[in-house]
Amino acid sequence: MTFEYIEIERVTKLTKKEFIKNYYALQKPVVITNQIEDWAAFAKWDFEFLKKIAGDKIVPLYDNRKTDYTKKVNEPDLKMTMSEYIAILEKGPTNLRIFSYNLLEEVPMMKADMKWPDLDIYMLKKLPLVFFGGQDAKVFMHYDLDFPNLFHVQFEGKKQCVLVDPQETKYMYRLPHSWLCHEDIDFDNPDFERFPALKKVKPYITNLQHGEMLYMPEGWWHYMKYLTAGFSLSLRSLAGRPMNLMKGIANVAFIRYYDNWMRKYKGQAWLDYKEKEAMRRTNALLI
Ligand SMILES: O=C(O)CCC(=O)C(=O)O
Ligand SMILES: [Fe+2]
Repeated sequence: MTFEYIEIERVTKLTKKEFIKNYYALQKPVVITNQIEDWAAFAKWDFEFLKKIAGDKIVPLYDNRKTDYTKKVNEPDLKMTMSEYIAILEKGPTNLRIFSYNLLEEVPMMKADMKWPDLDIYMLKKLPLVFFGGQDAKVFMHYDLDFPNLFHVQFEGKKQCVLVDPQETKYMYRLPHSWLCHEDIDFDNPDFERFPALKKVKPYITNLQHGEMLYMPEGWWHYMKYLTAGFSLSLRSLAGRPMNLMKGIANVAFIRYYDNWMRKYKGQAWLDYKEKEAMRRTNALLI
């Protein structure tokens, strides 16, 4: 048994009015297929280009290991140069990923190749983040801690994106003090006996390819699977809903530091407690 998926709607270029009325106001995800055809990056950004322009940059990398209490929230597992990393990606399947890296700050020339979407919402222009992965790499299910409206643009490669509506968060076995699910859940092959509340979840799905932009509304969960090696650029705007904005500020300013502190002082017992609590709280809804 697996999930019953809903295909994410696909549209060609959107006007501001259409975007606000049909997607932003309803907080509904959508793939915009040709929003970036007029960016220089559309034809230019690929692995060859990045090797030339950013090959010597030291990049933070993550693999798929479970959370380790000796590490801080989002602390990388290893580091190497961009050229070395791209050589690994080109060799074959690998779990190694770049997650949330501000490459354009390191290589400001790249900023001239992109445009900020003109969609009538306030974009956080200091935070254009890049994400890379090898074929078969999976990005753990999460939502972004600052509750942004996200515009995720695919460059090299193809990626499967699975999204879950925040209205279903209560069934997602969310770990307390975090924006992650219980880490034993395999979203490709969910164990509905061990995690029965997941039966109530209806994820959205799409495959993203070169030049396509996925709009992810505030607090939407996402699980990504790299079908081929590739990379993307995520542009974010501030949360528009006051409750989300407040939760985002609390996560950025307090919760992640509290979680780091508890990892340091309680060690593995803190991570075990979070998993147990996620099971208890979520399964309690089913009684
Ligand atoms: O595609 C990825 O590697 C992860 C993307 C993501 O989590 C994001 O854009 O917030
Ligand atoms: Fe994310």
